[in-house]
Amino acid sequence: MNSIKTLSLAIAGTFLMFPLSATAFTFVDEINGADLVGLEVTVKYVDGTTERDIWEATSSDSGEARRSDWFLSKDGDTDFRFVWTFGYTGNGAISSLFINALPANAVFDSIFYPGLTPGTGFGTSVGSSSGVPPTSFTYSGSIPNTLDDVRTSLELVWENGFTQSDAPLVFQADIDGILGFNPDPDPDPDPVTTPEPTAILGVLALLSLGAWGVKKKQ
Ligand SMILES: [Ca+2]
Ligand SMILES: [Ca+2]
Repeated sequence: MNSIKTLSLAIAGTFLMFPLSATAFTFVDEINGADLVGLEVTVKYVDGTTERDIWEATSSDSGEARRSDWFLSKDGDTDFRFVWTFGYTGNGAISSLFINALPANAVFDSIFYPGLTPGTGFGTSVGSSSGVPPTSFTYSGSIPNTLDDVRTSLELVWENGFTQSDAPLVFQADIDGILGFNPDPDPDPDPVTTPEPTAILGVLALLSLGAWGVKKKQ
């Protein structure tokens, strides 16, 4: 009996492991700012508080995450030559910006050359063209069957803080899409309200009365 149970567990384990080890994801290098819906952006302040926002499309090829005091936006194509913009107008100082690409079915492509993971094409390190550059940046997180270029998140850190007097940061970071990959389509779903049975009965009763009333007028 034990051997049968062991065999069953082994078979079950094989099937559980099979999808991860055998899945070859398909990547697409040419996506744009409107393709990043669901991207999670978290700002951490020097005082330890955090604010998170979820990416939304703002046009057919652009998108952003925006709270009252900050925004992260991306216009147009996400080819490695294109850039992101991060702006801040609030009080206090920001210590880090964390971007989780996976909820958008996307990954960062952190290495310029060679292309490495098939389909991802060229990637890039983080480079800034204006504004206050981060003191450091970190790519982290990986998914099965990809190489060292593919990372699921990016964090920018400012040791001395990023403040409202700093010009918006314009920076470069390549991001690619994963076709047919949806790890968690709604990580924070809204609660579903189920009508009370008595309320349903009440509605049915009103409908009956309404139908009766219509009949009576005829
Ligand atoms: Ca690549
Ligand atoms: Ca790429």
